[in-house]
Amino acid sequence: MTHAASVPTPYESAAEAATRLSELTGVERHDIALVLGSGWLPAVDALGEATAEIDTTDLPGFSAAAVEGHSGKIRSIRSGDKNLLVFLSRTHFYEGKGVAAVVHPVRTAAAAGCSAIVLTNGCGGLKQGWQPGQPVLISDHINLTGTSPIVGANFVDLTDLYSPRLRAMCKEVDDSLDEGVYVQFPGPHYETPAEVRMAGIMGGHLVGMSTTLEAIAAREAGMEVLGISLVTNLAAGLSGEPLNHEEVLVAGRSAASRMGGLLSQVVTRI
Ligand code: 8IG
Repeated sequence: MTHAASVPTPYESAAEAATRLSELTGVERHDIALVLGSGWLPAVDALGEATAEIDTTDLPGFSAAAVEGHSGKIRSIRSGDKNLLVFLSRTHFYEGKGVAAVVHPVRTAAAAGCSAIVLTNGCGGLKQGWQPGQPVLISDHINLTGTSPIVGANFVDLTDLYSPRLRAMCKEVDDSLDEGVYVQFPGPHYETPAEVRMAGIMGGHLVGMSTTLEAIAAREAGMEVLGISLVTNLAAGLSGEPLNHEEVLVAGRSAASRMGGLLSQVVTRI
């Protein structure tokens, strides 16, 4: 007689990862999760001293990081009376590991106790006047991946997905922050100039390759979501120059102190 090994659901896998996380970090529960996107790594030091740092691959369900500027580490940081769970990298949809792998950190954070998540990314900007190195609050999104992290008849409401409360809090910290609609393309290629024009006609202001699937999974899990994009480049066709990954890293380094200050002040208020 054959005996099928039972495969854990994504939610069970996240719960296992959260248990292992608390064992490895010695931190029983985390309060706020942060996912650092392209260009955001230099901002992490402003959040405080790490209580523990582990490799993502030490937790069940995580795979190794693949992009320069993304390190496959998770930091537990004590900030005031809060335990922050900081993912220094993410799995991108374009890696082809499946949507469940993309949102596994989000579900792990929820299982670890986090009631809010800050999703950051580096992206192309469409709005007139935006400059590389400028952080922008995500007000809403358009998901062009053609998929969802949710399977089955679970009709999750995405009204106000990007928390108005948390966005207002960011503006209290920095009233010069602008907002925009983030459009997730599947990648890994950048958009053509025609696709950038399409994104603008659709109502988009930011183009990137992450965040929307994670935000959906976070909302499904009942977390409050804050999305912040770092405009690292003007979207294709807008600057007259080709896009390259180096400008992403440069934008992150030059904006690190502003972004670090913003993140650290916001997490203390959440
Ligand atoms: I950094 O211009 C970064 N990531 N799709 N387009 C897309 N992703 C990006 C871009 C961009 N810049």
